[in-house]
Amino acid sequence: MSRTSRYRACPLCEAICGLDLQYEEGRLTAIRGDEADPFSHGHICPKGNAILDLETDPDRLRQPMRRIGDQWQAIGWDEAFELAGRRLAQIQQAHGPASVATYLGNPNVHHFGHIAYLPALLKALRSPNSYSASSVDQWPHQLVAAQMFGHQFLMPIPDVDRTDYFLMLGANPVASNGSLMTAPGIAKRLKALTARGKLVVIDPRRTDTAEIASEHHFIRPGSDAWFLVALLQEMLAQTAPRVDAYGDKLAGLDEALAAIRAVDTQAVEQRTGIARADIARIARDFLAAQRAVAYGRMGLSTQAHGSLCQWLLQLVNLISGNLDREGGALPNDAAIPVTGPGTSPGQRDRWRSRVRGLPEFAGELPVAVLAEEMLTPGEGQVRALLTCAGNPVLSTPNGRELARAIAGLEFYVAIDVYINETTRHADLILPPASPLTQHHYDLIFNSFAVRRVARLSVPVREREENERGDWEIVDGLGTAYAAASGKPWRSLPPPRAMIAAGLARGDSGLSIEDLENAPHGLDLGPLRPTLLTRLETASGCIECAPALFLQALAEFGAEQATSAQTNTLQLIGRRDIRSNNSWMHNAPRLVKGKARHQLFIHPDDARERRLDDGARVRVRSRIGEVVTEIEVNADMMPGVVCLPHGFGHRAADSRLQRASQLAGESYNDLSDPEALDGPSGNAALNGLPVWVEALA
Ligand SMILES: Nc1nc2c(c(=O)[nH]1)N[C@H]1C(S)=C(S)[C@@H](COP(=O)(O)OP(=O)(O)OC[C@H]3O[C@@H](n4cnc5c(=O)[nH]c(N)nc54)[C@H](O)[C@@H]3O)O[C@H]1N2
Ligand SMILES: Nc1nc2c(c(=O)[nH]1)N[C@H]1C(S)=C(S)[C@@H](COP(=O)(O)OP(=O)(O)OC[C@H]3O[C@@H](n4cnc5c(=O)[nH]c(N)nc54)[C@H](O)[C@@H]3O)O[C@H]1N2
Ligand code: SF4
Ligand SMILES: [Mo]
Repeated sequence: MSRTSRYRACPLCEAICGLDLQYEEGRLTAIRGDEADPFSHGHICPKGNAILDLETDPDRLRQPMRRIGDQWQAIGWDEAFELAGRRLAQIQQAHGPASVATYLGNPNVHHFGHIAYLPALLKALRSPNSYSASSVDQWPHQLVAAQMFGHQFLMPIPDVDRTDYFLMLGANPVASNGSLMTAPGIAKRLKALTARGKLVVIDPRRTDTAEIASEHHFIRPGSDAWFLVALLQEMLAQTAPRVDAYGDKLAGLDEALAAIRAVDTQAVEQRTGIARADIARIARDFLAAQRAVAYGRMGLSTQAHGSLCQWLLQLVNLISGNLDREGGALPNDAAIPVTGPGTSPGQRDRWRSRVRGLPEFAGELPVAVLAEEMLTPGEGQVRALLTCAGNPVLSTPNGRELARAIAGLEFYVAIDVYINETTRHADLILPPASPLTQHHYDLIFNSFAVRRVARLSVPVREREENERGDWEIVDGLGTAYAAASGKPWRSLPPPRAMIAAGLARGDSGLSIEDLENAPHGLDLGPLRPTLLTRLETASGCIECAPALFLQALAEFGAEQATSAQTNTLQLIGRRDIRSNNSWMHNAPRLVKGKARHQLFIHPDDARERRLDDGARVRVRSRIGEVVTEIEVNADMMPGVVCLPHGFGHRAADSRLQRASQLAGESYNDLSDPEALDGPSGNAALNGLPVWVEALA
């Protein structure tokens, strides 16, 4: 029997593990971690294996589908492109460019054929109603990088392999595999860290990461800015800012520190649940460590003070002398640059949303306004939608309302591989061929990796004659839209040529042939300090005190410590090693075994409500309610309950045979589109007030 190994980067999460795909007689039969990958060293998680399920999933679409009423019909590619191009152009001609909205979901970042080609299509559409999953995720990180360093992607990455003290807030990399910190096999890296130094986790739940940490502190959801201000105050009481290395490249430091000193943090323990003495000790340990780094992820950005938190974190790294320093936080100078000439630095407020008047960031509006832009009549109302690799009905605030809004549109075209909760409303679905048939290079994740690495993934099999690659679909749509609208359209070359051109823009000296000759990927060494020479602010300095954040801090400092509304609990999210946002619940390998959808609740909170483990409860927020089961769980902070997102695949809502059998409700049927991080407009999904009561 002929057995061959073919190698590729895993397209399912930010860890970008090297995979060893084993083919027998031309059939994919097994997937292993690629032992020869110099970055992932053979690491693989259950999702990597589940690619086997994705490849053979009978529900996966393989040709364009048109919906007539509730019937789906397969149609040809040319007809599909023509229909989509014509309808989008017609609607814009009748109602203006804003009448077509776009939403790009998470998997776009994992496919070169999406991320490198979609910008041209968005540019042709010229709609202010451009949305993505970024505004339910990492906008605060991008905004802070843009404001302080001059570019949204000039993002300092925690140097996990060389740090001695890692202060981690609102992240659970042992389950998520790391985020804005591409680090395959992160659990191993963190265990190595705790053997030589300390990992301190701040999280309202004792997570899988907290389990392996040196120290874990519960924190009240949404109160991290209090913790960080107090931490900075303690640091400043213990040492003068260690900023000599930044020379004359610092602007506004005194102003920022004065504003931070002025905040009254006497009530910090009451607000956060963490004792002042513990904060003082964390400050001391952080400063005493040879190399230290503070890092915060989803729990820190998708909350009411996301931007403030991310700014304060940068200042912790800065004044302790750990910004742009080995073992601290430093940006990756990747082989294909995502900063510098020809890239988008992350401007803000060039236009505003029509209904609520929220500012644009990086060319997009916050997705929390998408439903109201569809439902509110008037000039500029959204009447048509294009989604690519997104499931906003399950992923964005008040998903039920958004579903209602999408159902009422004049036209909706989705580039997607499934008929799910969102795409079931589409008039037309254009499914790309398997990513395994396409060239790929991780534009973004190589730039957020904890080492300098580069890897080209080449097709491991040919796409079928009647399939289209992701980039071919974007090109087909662009061509048809241009023909119908009379706008110009220039087709881009295939991915291999685009990747080669990207490499030529960088200064790594690598060519596409070098990458082709290294099927397991290349390790180019550890992170190195480049931030100071790459600053793109107008002043050429690190801007320590952007007006946006000073203002947010002043408003925040004036906030009264409110006692919680009667009987409410605070809802937070969670990820499981077997989940991938909303879209992999159809993979048998990932859904077998115990249920994972339950609402976690602390024993005291359960007792108070007379709830036994497994009880069915009604969970109610300002905007909606769901009915689900609880798991009484002592790993929760009292007063906090926890529900994973991405569930709620009702049979009637999708054509996903397996997922629709799965118990569990959608977190985002509860989340509130009014709850936002002020400066960025990012959704504050975590820390949501909810009522939990027994189902009568
Ligand atoms: N309450 C709550 N909500 C959250 C979060 C949370 O923690 N809590 N997390 C947020 C975060 S961080 C994110 S990133 C978002 C994700 O939000 P989304 O990106 O909107 O949702 P996904 O679940 O990633 O859906 C991916 C979609 O892409 C399709 N797809 C999969 N592979 C491909 C492909 O190769 N090509 C194409 N064209 N389509 C494909 C899937 O069928 C699915 O429709 O959710 C956010 N929502
Ligand atoms: N298995 C799996 N892996 C994934 C994904 C997935 O769905 N499943 N999604 C991928 C995506 S798109 C992303 S963006 C990343 C996210 O990567 P992470 O941010 O590492 O993942 P989360 O599990 O959302 O971790 C957020 C943590 O914040 C905590 N938290 C909630 N509210 C607060 C708060 O107010 N303060 C503090 N300090 N903590 C809080 C939660 O308890 C949780 O442990 O994961 C990626 N990897
Ligand atoms: S950790 Fe992420 S990249 Fe690695 S195998 Fe799992 S899903 Fe794929
Ligand atoms: Mo995300």
